[in-house]
Amino acid sequence: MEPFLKIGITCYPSLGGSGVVATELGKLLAEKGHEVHFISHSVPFRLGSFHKNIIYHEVEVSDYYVFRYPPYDLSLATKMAQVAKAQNLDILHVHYAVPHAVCAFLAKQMVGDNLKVVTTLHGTDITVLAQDESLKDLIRLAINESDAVTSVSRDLMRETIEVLDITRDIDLTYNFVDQRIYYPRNAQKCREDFAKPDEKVLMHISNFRPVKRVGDVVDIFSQVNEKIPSRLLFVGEGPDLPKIQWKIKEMGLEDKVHFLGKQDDIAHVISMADILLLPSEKESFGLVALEAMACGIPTVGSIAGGIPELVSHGETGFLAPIGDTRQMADYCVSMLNNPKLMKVMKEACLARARNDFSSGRIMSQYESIYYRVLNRE
Ligand code: GMT
Repeated sequence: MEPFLKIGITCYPSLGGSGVVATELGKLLAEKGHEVHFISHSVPFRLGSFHKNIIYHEVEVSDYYVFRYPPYDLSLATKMAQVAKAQNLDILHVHYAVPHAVCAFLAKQMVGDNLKVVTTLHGTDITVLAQDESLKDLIRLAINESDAVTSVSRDLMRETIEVLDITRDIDLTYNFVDQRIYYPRNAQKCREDFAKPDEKVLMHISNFRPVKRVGDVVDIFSQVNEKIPSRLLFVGEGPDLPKIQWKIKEMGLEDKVHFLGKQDDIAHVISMADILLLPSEKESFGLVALEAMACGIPTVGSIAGGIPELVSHGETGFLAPIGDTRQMADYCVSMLNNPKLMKVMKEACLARARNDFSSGRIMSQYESIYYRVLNRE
């Protein structure tokens, strides 16, 4: 049996799929027996209560008066190095290239080559930030200097290589869900609070940023609702929310659309839906589509980024070109009119989530990468 490791993890603790994946991975590794040290400015929101083998190290930022912007990145790099030395860390696993991979690079300079750095690329760190000339060279350096780099989809890997002219190996490690949390829940009672028995439920969950094309969600819904009485449930918060509320009012759909805000128990919430809508412009993976899949809910969305690697067209959902809301609405209507197809799709969703994206499978892939960079294969 391989020895247990001491692993430092840094992620954005308070938002996004990358923070969720990093935290859930840390919890699983700790459960298995590894010692996990989260290094960040606050406790990761998915960490929950006490966990054996997990220690949280808070980064404190100097607010000395000469600084116009407090230098979080430098304090994080220093804290990483301090924790690595004091705890004798084997690995620093950082999620999201900016600034975390850069900070890990600096920490390694302070600690020495015994500390191995694994960087996981999540999406907008490459698809948005690496296109920015003010960050591009720094991101390339951090990627090239990491001991291993992983990408959450093949498409993101392709884009990383293309945009940054990367020649080193990148490992493909898809995101995962914990099947003990994500499984079909009985949400009938909650569903009845929003939808009448003859109404269908479409759902969209996101951070309401422009890349999510939330306007398309409303357009898809309105076309579906013309043919099949339905409700649209929005979950989450973000900058495009006011615009969407205005659009819904203008289209006279207020009685049919409900805003649930941020929710903790996503598995329960998703289980209220018949279909998840994900018509994003960019999506390196689309964790929410996997969360839905694990609850037996198919996705209708766009052919963008890594979505087609996750949602298999015709089996666990349907995909159309970005912006083609008519096609997406047509797919929804034909699914909702065909209970037999919905049943087959539900089974396919459960099987695919279990077989291809289980937490055990993906955690083992990360462990193999850790042992490989430590030359302990
Ligand atoms: O930029 C975002 O949308 C947030 C970002 C994050 O840090 O959570 O999401 C990215 O990482 C997720 C986890 O790997 C992926 O599921 C999302 O598809 C990806 N977002 C984009 O590519 C837009």
